[in-house]
Amino acid sequence: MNTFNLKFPDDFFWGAATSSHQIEGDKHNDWTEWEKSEKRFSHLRSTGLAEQYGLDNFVSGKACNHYKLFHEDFNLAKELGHNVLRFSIAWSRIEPEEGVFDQKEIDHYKEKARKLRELGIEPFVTLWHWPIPVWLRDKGGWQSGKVINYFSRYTEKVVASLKDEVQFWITLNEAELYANNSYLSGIWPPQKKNLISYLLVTRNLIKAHRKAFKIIKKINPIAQIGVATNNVYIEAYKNRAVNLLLKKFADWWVNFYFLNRINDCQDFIGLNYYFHNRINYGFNRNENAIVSDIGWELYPEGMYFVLKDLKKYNKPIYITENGLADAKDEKRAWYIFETLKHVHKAIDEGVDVRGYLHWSLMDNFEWEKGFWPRFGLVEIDYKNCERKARTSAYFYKDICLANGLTGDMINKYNDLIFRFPVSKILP
Ligand code: IFM
Repeated sequence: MNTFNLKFPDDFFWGAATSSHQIEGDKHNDWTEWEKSEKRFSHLRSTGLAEQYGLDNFVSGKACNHYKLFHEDFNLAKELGHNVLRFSIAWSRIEPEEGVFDQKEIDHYKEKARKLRELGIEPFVTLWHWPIPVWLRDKGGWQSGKVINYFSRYTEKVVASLKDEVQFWITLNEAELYANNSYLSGIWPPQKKNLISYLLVTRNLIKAHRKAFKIIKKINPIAQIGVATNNVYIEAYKNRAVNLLLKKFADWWVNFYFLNRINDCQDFIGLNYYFHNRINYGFNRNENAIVSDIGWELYPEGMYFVLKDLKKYNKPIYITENGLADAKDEKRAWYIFETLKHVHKAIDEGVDVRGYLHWSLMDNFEWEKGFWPRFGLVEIDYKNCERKARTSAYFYKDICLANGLTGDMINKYNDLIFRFPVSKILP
């Protein structure tokens, strides 16, 4: 008999996260235009990516057709034992033209939240998960000072309409990563590489969140509001002095700057954890012993350190994303198991973690990389949009239903869990 048992707190949220652009299909926004621009296509051709994956891989198109199939997807989440689901609202659907709001689209998202409630699944709703309406792009997007008022107006409209269905709001997804990728490293639209723009966008995102927080509270004082932040486990190798110094700086800017600036305007912290960055007289000196399909190091123990670092904010934490690209489903169960052991360890040491949302419910459009990375608990056949839960989704289901990790699960999924080294957090 295997007596292993890691119980999570009562009322813990278990589920998955999604975002509109990556799954809905048939959208029109700055990303869809960028995906189909000649500049983008010629880059894909010149780098050989078009030949390797096909141009269709890089165009979000109808994606998973989730816009039409959301009932099916939510029923599947229920069958998989989830009691929470994170989805995002497409600003470009709600406000296709400046100041013109589409009631039919608002009702669509209302219906999604209502359906989740009916299934006993708590909706976590993200107001902005990267793409923006084309009219806003043409006005300068997140670089323009006006965006703060535009975002406020959009927020007010959406929150007032969905206030009876939604209690948990995430204003911005990984704002700091967006500012970096769109305005500094220039890999995402509008592909700027400009330090001033980057800082300006960061500042506007902070202001937009702060204002949105106040608007939401006014509409619904008991709403719970936060951002989803992409925090990295930054490790100073062997605690060497230089490494510690670099770590201090990197932590300050990458992990805490944004949170510090909004701390009086957040009820909870939404944590997205994917990355480890070992510093050894330079950044990213990782061992990369185990990597995902897209080459990201899988470092589940980093979750523990990132959570411990967030304790100082004294707020509830929801893990709003964590996952991996793993088309063959070889590492997902191991990764979930190892990650959750470290979440549990952090909880044991007093960190107030209240939920874990795996990224993602289903395979989806992974931004500039397109469709080939497979992040889903559920596999999508893009030819006919058929859904099929992967084995790891059933492993995760057992965890959700048991509210923790048990010896029975280990016996049942032994082959999957012990395929890779496991840490010593065992009773
Ligand atoms: O797919 C993304 C998601 O949109 C935001 N967080 C990271 C995921 C994996 O890259």
